[in-house]
Amino acid sequence: MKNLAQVDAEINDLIEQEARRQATVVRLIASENYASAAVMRATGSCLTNKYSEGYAYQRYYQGQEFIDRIEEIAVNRLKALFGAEHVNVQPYSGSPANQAVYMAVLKPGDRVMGMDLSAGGHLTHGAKVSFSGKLYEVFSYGLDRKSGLLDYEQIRVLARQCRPRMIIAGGSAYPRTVDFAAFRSIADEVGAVLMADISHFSGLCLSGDHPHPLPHAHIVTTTTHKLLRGPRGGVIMSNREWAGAIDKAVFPGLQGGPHNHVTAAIAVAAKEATAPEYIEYCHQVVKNARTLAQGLLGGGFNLISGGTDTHLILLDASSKNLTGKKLAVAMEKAGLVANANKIPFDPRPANDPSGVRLGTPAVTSRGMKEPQMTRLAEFIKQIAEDADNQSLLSAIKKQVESLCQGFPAPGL
Ligand code: DSN
Repeated sequence: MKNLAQVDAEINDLIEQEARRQATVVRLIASENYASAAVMRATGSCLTNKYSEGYAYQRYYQGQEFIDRIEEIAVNRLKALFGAEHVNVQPYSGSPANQAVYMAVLKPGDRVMGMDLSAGGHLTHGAKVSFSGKLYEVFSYGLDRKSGLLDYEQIRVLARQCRPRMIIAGGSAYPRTVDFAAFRSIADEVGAVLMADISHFSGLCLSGDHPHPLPHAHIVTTTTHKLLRGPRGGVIMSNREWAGAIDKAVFPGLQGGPHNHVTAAIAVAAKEATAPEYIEYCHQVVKNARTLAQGLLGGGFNLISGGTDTHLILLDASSKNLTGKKLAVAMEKAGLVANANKIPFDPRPANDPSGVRLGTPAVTSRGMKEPQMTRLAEFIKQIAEDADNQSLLSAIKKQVESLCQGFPAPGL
């Protein structure tokens, strides 16, 4: 950081403060993680200087001898990792990846089914405020009110009624397993294309902690910076049938030059994900989430669906007479960082919803295990039961800092 400190002390200082924050708080945002130093080195490299419109060995600009090889390696590693016939590593992140799939499969006005935002779906799965809800006719499916689980028979009935061109499986705040085989059977019955968005739990599909979307889904999207611990990016995987349409939708359909520094870092992350330690890490992420969920249940919290199968927990803060925002703000004062989140059938608005979403990817990357999860659940209970007690929040923050010292954050 020496050069940066000389050129721009203000930004350098803010980056250093953010690094200290990431080291000294417990990060429980389910979509966040710690990228390795190797991933960050590739991201901050000279590859950011190069334009490369097109795909490897078919570019519109000269000077691609190294970039072509980097993109080829990234694509081949991801193909091997996920067993995909075709991979596009150029989407700038998850939302552009999903947008490219819409562009490849649908015409504006076509019918799409996706999980409702408040049930745990992503903005790009048909939310009214997103391009997906504005340009397409969306039929959202929700969860069973009693169990908090996906109800595949209800989804089938909706699909028979609306006959969508595409069905999206997966979400951003659903704590349970997604049954891709069941989705495929529904898609086949109505002649729909099945897209799986595994951004949140892609690593768990590699470790076997969650079913793999292939070969059930025709098209799979994922971000690369969540459980995969790569740079901020997006990837689209598909069978050969969709390869051409997807590549055209990404470039020139939606994007210009790919972010080559990110492509290189994706290749590094894909290599890191082949290590046995990565698979162990993914298993531990799930064990940690289960232990955290047990601790929270024992502490009197209501969890959506009663627990978790994955890295993610959605708690209903109203079980402690709080809003999600109030709890998330109090938690942050105590050094535990999560996000307020809508819960299924939430009577409250998105900017002050009833839930808090928690996830274990980042804490597990620090090496925390079950005993630490039990402690975190106890902290969250104490915070929720006395959320306005500033001296309690400060006292917990000190304990959190000391806990963090024992588990150094990787990559920083
Ligand atoms: N913002 C991400 C998340 O937190 O789940 C999804 O895009």
